[in-house]
Amino acid sequence: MRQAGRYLPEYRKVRAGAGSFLELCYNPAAAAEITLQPVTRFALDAAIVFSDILVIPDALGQDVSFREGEGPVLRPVRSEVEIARLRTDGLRDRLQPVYETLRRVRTELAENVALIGFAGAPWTVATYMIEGGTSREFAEAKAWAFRAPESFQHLISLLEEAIGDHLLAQVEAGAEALQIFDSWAGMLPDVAFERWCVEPIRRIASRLAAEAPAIPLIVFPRLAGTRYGAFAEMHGVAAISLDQTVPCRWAAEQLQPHLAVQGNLDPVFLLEGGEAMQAAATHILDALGKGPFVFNLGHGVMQATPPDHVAALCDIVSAWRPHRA
Ligand code: 1CP
Repeated sequence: MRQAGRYLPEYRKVRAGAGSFLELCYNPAAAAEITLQPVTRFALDAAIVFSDILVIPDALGQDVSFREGEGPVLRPVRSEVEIARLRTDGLRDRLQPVYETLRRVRTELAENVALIGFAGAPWTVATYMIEGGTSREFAEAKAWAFRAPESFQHLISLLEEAIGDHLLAQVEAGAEALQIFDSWAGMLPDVAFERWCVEPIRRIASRLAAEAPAIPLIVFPRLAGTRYGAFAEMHGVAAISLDQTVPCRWAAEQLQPHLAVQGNLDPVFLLEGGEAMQAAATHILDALGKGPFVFNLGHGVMQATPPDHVAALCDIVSAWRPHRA
């Protein structure tokens, strides 16, 4: 989840002096500083590198920009011809600044704080590339996948390779765990979920298991509901990240016997703080804290979140102890 970002005044300060959002992502000194900001301020066990899932389409040569208050804007890719124009060679060279950020962070991070690298999943990255930004209905991306699955597969296959390369390069640069964000997995209907969410992630996970076997992989198929189960026994997947709609008791019974789970406080509890947050966090800890578990949010920190609430949540989590039977 996003740890840095606009809720932190020290982030806003670096952001204000750095030009565009993508320039910030490709500025290793600034990106390393932002990555370290939350771990400097709070007692966190891990840092996630400051970057974005949309560096992949940018490195593939698609026009990508981030507009203030509007989010990402991309020149849409909607045909085989436009897929053929994407530049797949030299991707690692264009993403060197991200790897340089990881190298810098690793040298400055305390040894007991893990450094997480990440990428978007093929389906989620494809939705931004096809829709040209964020979406509510995902009609363009879904219509292409349903109407012409063979040509849609070309884009997905190209992304699988680019994302796999990018994740492995992050490991070489010092990432000690990896997370794949499939933020829009839940938008796929049943008949399409296996092909466009599960299978691409399975192929990336098995490549990572072969080429970087010591690095745990966390998968986040957001809003996938009971379909989270598809990842429980997947080769090469060490942990699953739960959005806030997943019932903790279901996850404890169905997922946790197979792999570690991460999650899943609703970010609005963190925004609100106080007793409501304490009760919600304790509910999650009581349900999942006895098995392999990483406490996290169900999605990113909201912009208006008071930093004091994050500090209070860290205290709640570290003070928690399992009840004796
Ligand atoms: O200053 C700003 O306005 C920047 C806001 C911001 C930040 C801090 C964006 C724009 N990206 C990021 C960084 C980011 N994004 C990280 C780094 C970790 C950190 O900051 O602590 C990570 C892991 C992401 C991942 C990401 N980017 C996802 C997957 C997770 C999720 O939120 O579901 C997605 C979908 C994006 C795309 C993106 N980046 C930014 C925006 C506004 C969007 C679009 C979101 C949407 O479609 O609603």
